[in-house]
Amino acid sequence: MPITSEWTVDIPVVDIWTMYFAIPKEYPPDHVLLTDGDTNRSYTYNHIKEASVQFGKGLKHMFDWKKGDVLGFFTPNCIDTPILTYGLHWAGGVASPANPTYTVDELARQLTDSKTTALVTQKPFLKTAVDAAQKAGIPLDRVILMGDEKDESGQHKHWKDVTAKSAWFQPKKTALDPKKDLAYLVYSSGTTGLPKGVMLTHYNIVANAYQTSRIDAKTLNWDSDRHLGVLPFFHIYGLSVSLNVTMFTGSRMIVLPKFDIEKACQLIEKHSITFMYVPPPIVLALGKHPVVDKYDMTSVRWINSGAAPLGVDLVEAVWKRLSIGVKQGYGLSETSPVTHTQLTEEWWKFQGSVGRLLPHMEAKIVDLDGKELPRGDAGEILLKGPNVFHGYWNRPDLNDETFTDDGWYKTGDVGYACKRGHFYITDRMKELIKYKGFQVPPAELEAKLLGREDINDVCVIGVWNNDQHTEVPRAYVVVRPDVQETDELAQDIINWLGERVGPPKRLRGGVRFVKEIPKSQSGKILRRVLKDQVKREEGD
Ligand code: 4UW
Repeated sequence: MPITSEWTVDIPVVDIWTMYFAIPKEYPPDHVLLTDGDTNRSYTYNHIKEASVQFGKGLKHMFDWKKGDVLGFFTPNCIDTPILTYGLHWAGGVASPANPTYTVDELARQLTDSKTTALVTQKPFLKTAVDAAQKAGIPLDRVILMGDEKDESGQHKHWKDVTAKSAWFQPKKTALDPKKDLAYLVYSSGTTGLPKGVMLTHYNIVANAYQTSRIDAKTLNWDSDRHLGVLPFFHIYGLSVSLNVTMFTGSRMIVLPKFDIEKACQLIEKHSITFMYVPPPIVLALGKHPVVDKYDMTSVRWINSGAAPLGVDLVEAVWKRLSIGVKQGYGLSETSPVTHTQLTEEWWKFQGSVGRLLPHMEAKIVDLDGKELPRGDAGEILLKGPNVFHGYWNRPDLNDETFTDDGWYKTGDVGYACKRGHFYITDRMKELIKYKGFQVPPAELEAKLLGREDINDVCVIGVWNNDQHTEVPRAYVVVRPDVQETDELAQDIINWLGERVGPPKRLRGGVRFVKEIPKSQSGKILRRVLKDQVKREEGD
């Protein structure tokens, strides 16, 4: 029998803009929702609403924006992002965010694959954005700036200049079918291969906002709760979870463009932060970094960790040091993203658990043959729910490996559920490596490394780094027979790849030379064999 959620919630069938701006909120319209942690620049609910409509109208007026047109985002966290995203949704567009540490090639690949028609960036990222836009055939007057700096050359519009200037052309909001029309195209490597566009509809995101509101929002007050926006808006955890909780509950978000432990602590003290959504390496910093002792953390009531495994010892370290409970959640890009969460008041009871199923979610734990396992046995986690995506962009060929015949989404994660419905993630079957919560698809690194003439074969796996509390990518390399396996060559390979990929994908786990890569009869790399070998050798 599938495991079903014990909670329900009414989910309206509306688009995202309507959810936030047409359905009444508990907090007043002049309430400040977003504050820039560096400059203190702030936006109220009303401003976000009006500016989003202005931007949406501008997209239609200046770029003839059509339903389904994709707008790329290539920027670190900025309080302008929600305005532009909701304005884009108002105009019927789809947002496709990319990590601003991407190289030109990484960005161009996403822009091309997603058929992005315009790109938003900030001044320090303009050169990479322009080079990638050119590669992807996006006209330069469609590279739009946001943030505080404008472009002196006059080549690129600032988003504030994207407005419907003429009085006679004042377009209307685009009518959307929330269950069919896409809101986000985020990139995930899924269970195998290169990153693919995850098609998330408006209803997927709206459902997840309501599903999570049933849990976390219950504990929040619009006038006293504040959280730190450290999760990147270019990743689904920040884009959906952090923004939803702010828009939904009115908890003001203090937005940080980039995580820095001292800056984060200063802001926690200054703004009396009460809760935070973070990945495990930030829990590590809060539990162990000496700088934390300099600041007053007593305002923080709870922390939610997700996106990668979190050790129970870290949860204890944070509790001992700061008396703050760390609860866990679990989710995937493909599920908008949250599927499980612990209740804030339960973090200490079921340590190591990622919590229970959100309202309207169902799960099955199956063995390698897809046979359902008894409660308590570990196997692959399959999911169903209103937040589960419908497939990968332009990749119907992947539907069979992504969904079962009866519509269960195969997560590629291994775990079990206890009798009371608390889930524990124990392993990952899929190829994915998670560096500090960021996706690193090994196939992408392997394809690049095979471009070197001295490498005959390669396999990249994630190995655990306890000091940083994260997996790091390591390459197992078979060199050409006439090439010497030296430390210099290993370092050269690390440096060479480092110049071609963004920081999360660097080979921080090093290079190991091997005579052959374990493969199945059909030639598929057997990563598990290498991973088990590392576990045996390094006790990972
Ligand atoms: N423990 C172990 C976990 C965990 C985990 C995720 O980049 P994606 O596609 O998506 C995410 C989403 C993270 C997230 C969403 C909502 C939420 O509430 C929360 O915690 C509060 C986190 O990271 O990567 C998905 C993959 O990340 C791993 C797992 O392998 C999953 O398939 N993962 N959360 N708590 N592993």
